[in-house]
Formats: sequence, C-alpha cells, structure tokens
Amino acid sequence: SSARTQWWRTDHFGMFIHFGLYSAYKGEYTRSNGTVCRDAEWIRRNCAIPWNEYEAKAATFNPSGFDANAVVSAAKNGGQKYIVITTKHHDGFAMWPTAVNDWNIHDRSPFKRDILAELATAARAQGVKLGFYYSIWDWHDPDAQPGSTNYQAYLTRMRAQLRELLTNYGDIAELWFDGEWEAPWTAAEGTKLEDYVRGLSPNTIVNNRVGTRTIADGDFGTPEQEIPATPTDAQLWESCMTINDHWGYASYDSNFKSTASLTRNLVGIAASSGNYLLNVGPDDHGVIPQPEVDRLAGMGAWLTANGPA
Ligand code: JFZ
Repeated sequence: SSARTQWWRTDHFGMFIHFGLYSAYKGEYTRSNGTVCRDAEWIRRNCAIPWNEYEAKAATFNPSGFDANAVVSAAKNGGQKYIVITTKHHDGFAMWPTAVNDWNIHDRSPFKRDILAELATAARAQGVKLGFYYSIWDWHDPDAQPGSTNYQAYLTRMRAQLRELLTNYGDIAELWFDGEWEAPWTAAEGTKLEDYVRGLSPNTIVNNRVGTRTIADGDFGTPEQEIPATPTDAQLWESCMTINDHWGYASYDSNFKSTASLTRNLVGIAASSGNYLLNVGPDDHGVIPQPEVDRLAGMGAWLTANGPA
C-alpha cells in the first residue's frame, strides 16, 4: 500500500548485509585431497561440503568482532537509511536464537549473542530502519528437500521463524524473501505467505520474491546487480548490488567498485525512482572489511557535499 511504502519512496539507499555460517569459510574450502574450492554464501552447495563438516564449522564460528553500533554507523556515514541483513540464507542456518530448531548460531556455536537484537537496538538508537532477508529455500531442513512428503511441516517451521523475526525485534521495515524459485515452493504458497506476513506486521514492506516476481507480488520488484534499462512507475523497485564480486565474505576478493562508480549507481537508481540496496559482507569475525566501510564513507561525503546546502 502507499502508506506502507511511504518512507521507502523517500529513503532510496539501504545497506544489504550477507552474513552467515558461510562467512566463516572466508570464501574458500580446502577439500581432503588438498584442492581448493572458492565460493561465498553458496559454498556449502557449490563446493559440496559434507554436512557433517559444515555443521562442525558451526562449532568454531565465533564472530565476536560483530559491533552493531559500528555497522549502523557505517551505514549512516554512507547516507544509508535502512539495513537488510540475512537472518537465514539457503544453508538454513539461523543467525538468531530461534526456538524453532537447533540449526542456529546460539545452539550450534560458542557465540551466544543475538546479533539481530543488537542490530535492532543500535539501528533504533541511530534512526536507521531494519529489515530482514529470509531464504524460503532451505538446504538443511530434511522436510524442505525436493520430493519431500512433509513439506508442510517445514512451512509451519518457516512461519514460526518469521513470527519470531517479526515480533521479537521491534518494527521490521522490510522483509526480503529469496529462494522462491525452487520447488516444492509454489506461487500459491507465496500468496498465503504474503497474507501471513501482512497479518503479523502490516507495515513491513515485502519484496516480490515472496511470490513469482510479478507486479502483483509483494510491494516492490528486485532487479539484481543491474539498473533496469526501462524503469517503470507501475512498480516500486529496489536494485540490489554487491560492493565487490561476492555477497558473502571472500577474503581474496578485493575487486571493490570505486566510490565514484558506486555513487553513479546510487544517483542513477534514485533518478529513476528506484532504491539501491548495496551489499557488504562482514568477515569471519563479524567485521565489515575496511575497504567497504571506506567506500560507504566516500559516498556519504559526496552526498553531504552535493546535497541540500
Ligand atoms: C540470490 C541468492 O542465491 C544469492 O546467494 C544472494 O543472496 C542474492 C542476493 O540472491 O541469488 C539470486 C537471486 C535471483 C537472481 C540471481 C541470483 N536472479 O533473479 O537473476
């Protein structure tokens, strides 16, 4: 609705954060035969890491450098008005102490803090809005796998997790669904899920990956890594792009876009009435790499210099 999206049509710039158990690999997996496989948030699947190894990695995952105030300050310095963080990516690993299952950072790792609660507090204190990314596709839950005869049980757990996310952390400005393209998920389930979210949190704006990415799904479209050639006024849109060549942390990826090129993207997107969700990837300690923080600061300086006098 237009009331729900009002803030969003003014606040054109947000921070996307890809942070999860995959970040602990730093973008690299060394197989038992010594060969190295590189990937980021898809590393479990694309490098075929055995689940027992991936689960063992959780027991060593301790991102104690995560500093919610520093994250929010980095966003604010960049002129970003909202933050969308991955709460659960395709690996199914919940980054908050969910009561729904034990595949989460609280139960499986030595890190006992709740980064979503910390981020919610810091964001509220600094006047930045908070949103959550949630992957419908789940590689870990046995009931979510292709051919599952018990998919509804997974969906019940998914809704329970979304209830936690939408009720335990204050106002959630945006929900960014993903992984909707993968069976057994269906468009009909998407419609039901959107209704469910509206019932829990009517002011949360939802992306169109809740359904089948039609104009009728959710509140806004999600072009990825691109600025649409012919932007439309018929649908709000938010272009997500990452600051280097990966979403999740990859220690060897220093192919950062320049501050000038990032600023051009922002201005171009805003000129076409779109929103820019620019991704950063905190490292295995939970810290946003300094080159990424620096680029955000550079964008913020440009906005300050060229904004209203
Ligand atoms: C998805 C995820 O698989 C990826 O890991 C990341 O989180 C990204 C933001 O979203 O990847 C996609 C989703 C959609 C397209 C391409 C990659 N698409 O529409 O072309």
